[in-house]
Amino acid sequence: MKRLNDCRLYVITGENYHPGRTMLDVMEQALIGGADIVQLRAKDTPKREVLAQAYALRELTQRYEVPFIVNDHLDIALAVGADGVHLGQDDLPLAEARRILGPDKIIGISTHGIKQALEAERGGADYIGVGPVYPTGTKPGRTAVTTDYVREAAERVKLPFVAIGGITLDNVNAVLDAGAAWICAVSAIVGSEDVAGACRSFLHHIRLKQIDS
Ligand code: TZP
Ligand code: MG
Repeated sequence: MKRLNDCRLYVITGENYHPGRTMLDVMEQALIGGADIVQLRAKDTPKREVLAQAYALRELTQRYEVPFIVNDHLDIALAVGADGVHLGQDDLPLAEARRILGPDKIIGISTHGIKQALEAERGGADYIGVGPVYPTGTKPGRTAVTTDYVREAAERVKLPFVAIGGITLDNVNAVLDAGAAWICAVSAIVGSEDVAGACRSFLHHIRLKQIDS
């Protein structure tokens, strides 16, 4: 199931949920709001707990028929039957991940510049992440790549790419204007009081841009 060209709103699990809400409730609200691809990213969680979360999200995303991606953990992705993995520049190399996962699983690669993007494309990634577009507390200490890199990716990368990092309803239009067809947000969605509403608002901006272009 590699339907990445149709994806518009990628929602990643976060750590800053509103008090009293579970990860699963929040992600279900995101799916109700129209998230069309979901990633489990749990950097500070013990692996067995990540596994349990992955089983739960696998079941949830299957019900909503959206792709489910696991950050970092190939073994967990395989164990729960996820659709793919997302890897950073310091994770397992793409070629090794592909060898382990086979041709049908989705592999996404984080990139911070055009050289990394073209390398991921040549290496057989299915999509790339472009970011962080803006500074973000979700991934502190990273230099923002700005919309300049989004523009360059839109011009030079043939793979589907998703813009990520510090994207909010206030700046999403600038990211879309730079050529992103696909937006990822963590805090602006999972940290919102109205998660489904935040997703609908992002999708509204994305659709308006599509009609425009
Ligand atoms: N990779 C690049 S920026 C980022 C990741 C996982 C975090 C995005 O989170 P937010 O809260 O949407 O800025
Ligand atoms: Mg990683």
